[in-house]
Amino acid sequence: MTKVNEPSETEVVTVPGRRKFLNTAALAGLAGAGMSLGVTACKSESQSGAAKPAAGADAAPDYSKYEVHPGQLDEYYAFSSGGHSGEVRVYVLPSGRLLKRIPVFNIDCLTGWGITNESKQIMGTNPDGTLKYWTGDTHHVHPSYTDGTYDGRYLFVNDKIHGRIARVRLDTMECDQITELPNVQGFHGIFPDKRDPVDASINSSTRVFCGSEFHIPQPNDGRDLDDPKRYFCLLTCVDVKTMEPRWQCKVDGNMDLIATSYDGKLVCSNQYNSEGGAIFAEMMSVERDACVFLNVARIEAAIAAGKSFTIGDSKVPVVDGTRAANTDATTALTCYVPVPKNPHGVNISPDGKYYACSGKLSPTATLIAHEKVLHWFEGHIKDPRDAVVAEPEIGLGPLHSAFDNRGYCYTTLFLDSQIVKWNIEAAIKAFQGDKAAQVVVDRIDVHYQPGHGFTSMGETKEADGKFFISDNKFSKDRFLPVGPLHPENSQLIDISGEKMKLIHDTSVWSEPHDSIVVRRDIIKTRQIYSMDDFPNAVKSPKDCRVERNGKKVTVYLTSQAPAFGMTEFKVKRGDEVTLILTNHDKVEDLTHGFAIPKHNINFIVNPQETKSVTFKVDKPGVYWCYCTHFCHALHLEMRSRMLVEA
Ligand code: K7E
Ligand code: CUA
Ligand code: CA
Repeated sequence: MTKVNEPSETEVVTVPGRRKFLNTAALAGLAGAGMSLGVTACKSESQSGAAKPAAGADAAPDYSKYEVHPGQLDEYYAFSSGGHSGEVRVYVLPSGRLLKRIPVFNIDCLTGWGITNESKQIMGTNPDGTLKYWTGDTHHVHPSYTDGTYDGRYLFVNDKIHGRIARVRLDTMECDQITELPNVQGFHGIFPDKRDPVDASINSSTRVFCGSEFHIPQPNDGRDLDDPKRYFCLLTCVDVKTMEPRWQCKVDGNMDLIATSYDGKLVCSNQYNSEGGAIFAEMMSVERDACVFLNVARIEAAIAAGKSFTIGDSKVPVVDGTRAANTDATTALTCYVPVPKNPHGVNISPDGKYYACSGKLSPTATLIAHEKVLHWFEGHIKDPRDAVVAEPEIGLGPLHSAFDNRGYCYTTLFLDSQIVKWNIEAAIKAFQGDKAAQVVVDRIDVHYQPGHGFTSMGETKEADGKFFISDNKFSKDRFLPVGPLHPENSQLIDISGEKMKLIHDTSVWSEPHDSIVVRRDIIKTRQIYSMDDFPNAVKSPKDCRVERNGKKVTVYLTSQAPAFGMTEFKVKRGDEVTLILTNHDKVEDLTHGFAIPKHNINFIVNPQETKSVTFKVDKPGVYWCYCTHFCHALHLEMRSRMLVEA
């Protein structure tokens, strides 16, 4: 693989012409040894001296300008996926402080997620009460919208492994629903609608669109095992309120990322495997893949008219969105816009006009006009490719794009380890033949190999053009070493001026794929629960007791600093114990924990919250149940005894 030169001032404005499409040999290298070589080369280069200065900076920025001093609060929340940790993370900007990890698809013994009965019910259990899945892979978090901007109600996140969608309440920043999508594997891209296209009175997200990346036999019951040509993928529309799938659409190819239009009319997904290949060489065999657009109103009309089928045990109606079934544009449910080979990432500009689809294996971004796709659906333009209005060469390995409010797009270049800033209108002019159009206006080095990049409020019509985050896949020499696994590097870039300025490195634990930067005034959290939210609450310390029903025992318990409602409780060997704990403290942040040695019980109860656990007691003896969460000067004394009789 050719080594990429340090960008010079001339390269800032002219993309080297030699960077054409990567040839097949280079592509093979990219997917295997070549990519790791590229990474290694980068490392030795950076080890030979100090960390590279930011190419786009004229002088070192005044970092103090961005400092958040002790006692000050940050300007933005960033909600970040946690990758194969299965969680969602909340950090804040510009400081980069990590405030919270929200367990979603994973087990977390601080909060008791996956341990308490309530969380297990959300995660899903087998008939015997054990968790159905306790692994997850979160890639994309997106909050709910009202009229094109965040409404602070929910956020949605995917689980790529098991094909599940989770909803997180933003007032408590806790997961409250998880749904497994039928007939889906590799659920990757996710995006809520930005306004409801059918019922204008609701005027907010009522749907979340979920793309599946892995094509499978349908249903996946043992048929067509080794016949990948018969496998296919489904895009699923999930209802925000019920979290049930409303419908699914069969598409050609594999879906990667999802973007939704601001008018609620279209959903699109970039596809890197239109070949339907099962190995990577097959997935790179054609020169062009596609960005598929779904016409939401037409699909919902087709469903209403009963033009649907079902797959296997699923009752969810499915429509046929394949090319073969949608040759007449004026009735088509889908439109496949050809884009250069193996694109990654698709994002819509805050003015709602353009989708930027990144080239990945092509050094280009493809700009698709929303209006032109609508024109295709009306039969006004014949070739879907005519919806492409620009295809600027921007650098090697473009993955994801983000926007400011001044007409610029910022694309991550994985192979170049850079962010490139380019002008949308100039790119359109250049595509029309204007040789003087200045498309690329700035580049900045990031450290190293960026994946997603995102701007403050950039996925909304309120994009403010202040900050860009580059979530880099490799940090190498940027932090003190912590063993073989390095943290990732989330870099904060000031994009408010002409030149991008790198202003902060934040280490992040593997592995954020995507984040969303939300203005702090949008998020309104509650600090205390209401006891009435919990039907099983133990409403008074006087209600503390042990109730027996055969071998099933229920322990009713309260907590109030620095004591539990019972100093001891008795059960018998062989019992199945359900313990319900209500925290009676009303003071903000006065959380208690509850742990039982040798029984895998560990969870917290926040002020006025109730949680329960169910477990077997098999060994007679004394078990000190203790508070795990520092709550009071007498926190260590906050204990109770579980006495298990022989
Ligand atoms: Cu990592 Cu959005 Cu899953 Cu690109 S995806 S980097
Ligand atoms: Cu209660 Cu610590
Ligand atoms: Ca391909």
